[in-house]
Amino acid sequence: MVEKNLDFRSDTTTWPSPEMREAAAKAAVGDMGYGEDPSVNELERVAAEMFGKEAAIFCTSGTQGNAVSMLAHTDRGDSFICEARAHLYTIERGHWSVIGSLIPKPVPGVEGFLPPEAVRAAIGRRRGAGPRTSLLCMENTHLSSGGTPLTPEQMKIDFDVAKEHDMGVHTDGARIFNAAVALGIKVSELAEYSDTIQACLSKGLAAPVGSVVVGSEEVIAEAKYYRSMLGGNMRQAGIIAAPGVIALTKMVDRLAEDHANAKVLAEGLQKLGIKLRLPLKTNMLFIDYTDIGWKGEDWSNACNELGWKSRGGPTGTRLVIHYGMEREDIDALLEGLAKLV
Ligand code: TLP
Repeated sequence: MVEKNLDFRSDTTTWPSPEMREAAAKAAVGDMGYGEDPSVNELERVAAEMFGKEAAIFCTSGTQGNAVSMLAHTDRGDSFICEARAHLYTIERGHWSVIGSLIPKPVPGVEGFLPPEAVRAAIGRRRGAGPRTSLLCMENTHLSSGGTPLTPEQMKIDFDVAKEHDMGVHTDGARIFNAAVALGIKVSELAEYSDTIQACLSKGLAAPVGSVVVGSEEVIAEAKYYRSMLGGNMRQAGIIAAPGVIALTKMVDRLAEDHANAKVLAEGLQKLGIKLRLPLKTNMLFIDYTDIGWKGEDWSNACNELGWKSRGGPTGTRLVIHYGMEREDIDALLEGLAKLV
C-alpha cells in the first residue's frame, strides 16, 4: 500500500516505502569508518554495478556528493565549466569556492546541453594566461530547463571535448534515473561519458537519505577522503543505506509511472487554461496560471483545498510528480480544479 504524499514542491519530499522502513529497521550495521557496515558496502556494490563503474561511495546528500566529486577532480585555484543554471553552481552555497578554491566558468546551455564550441571557448588556452581548467560538470536531468534528459550522444560530445584537454568529467545525476527511464536506456549507458556521477537516492527513488557517487577506484578513493573532511564518514549508516539498496533495485522502473502521471496532469491543466512554461520531459511541470487570472495565492489555496501542497509563485510554479501520487489522485485533482477555475 503506497502512502499518499500529495506534495508538489519537490521529489525530495518523498517518504520511504513500507519495504524501505522494514529494511531500515532490520539493517545489518557496522562501523562505516572501518569499512565494516555491511549495508553500506552492499549499497556501494550495487551502485557501482548498476552504473558500470569500479567503485561507489554513499554520501549524505546530493550536495555533498557533488562537492566531494568536484574536489576529487581538481586542485585549489583550478577552474571548472558547468551549465550557467546548474544546481551545483547556483544553489549549492558555493562549496566549490569555499572548500575547493575553484573558479567557475559557467556556460549557457541549450536545454542543459553545453554546446561543444562554447566548452572549447571556456577552456581557453591551457598553457599561458588564466587558471587551469580541470573539470567539466554536466547535469542530467537538467533541472532549470524543466527536468530535461541529456542523451548519451550529447554527453559524449562534451565528454570528448573535455578529454581532448585532459579534464575530468562529473555529472550531477540527482535525477539520472529519470533520464534513463525517459530515454528507455540503462543508467550505465549514460554513465559511460562521465568519470564521476552523483545520483540521489532520496528524490524520485524515495529513500529517506543520501546519494551515491560512482567512478573508478582511484577517483572514488579521492572522493572518500573529501567525504571524510566534510563530515560524511557516518558510522552505523546501514540504517539509512538499506533503504537505498531498495531505491536502486526496486524503485527505478516505477519512475515511468511518474512521467506518465506528469503527462496526464500537463494535458489536464492545459485544458483548464493553465500553460506549461517549459516542455514537459520527465517528472516536472513548470506551469503558468496568468491566463486564467490566478496569482500564487489562488493556486496554493486551490491545491490546499483539494488536499495538495504546492507553493505558488507570482505567475506560476514547479510541480514535481513522485512516489506517493497515483493516477487516481491526479484525476481527482483535475476534477477539483475544473470546478474552482
Ligand atoms: N534539488 C532540490 C532543491 O535544492 C532545489 C529540488 O527540490 O529540486 N542536483 C540537483 C539537480 C538537484 O535538483 C538537487 C536538489 C541537488 C543536486 C542537491 O541534492 P540534495 O538536496 O540532496 O543536497
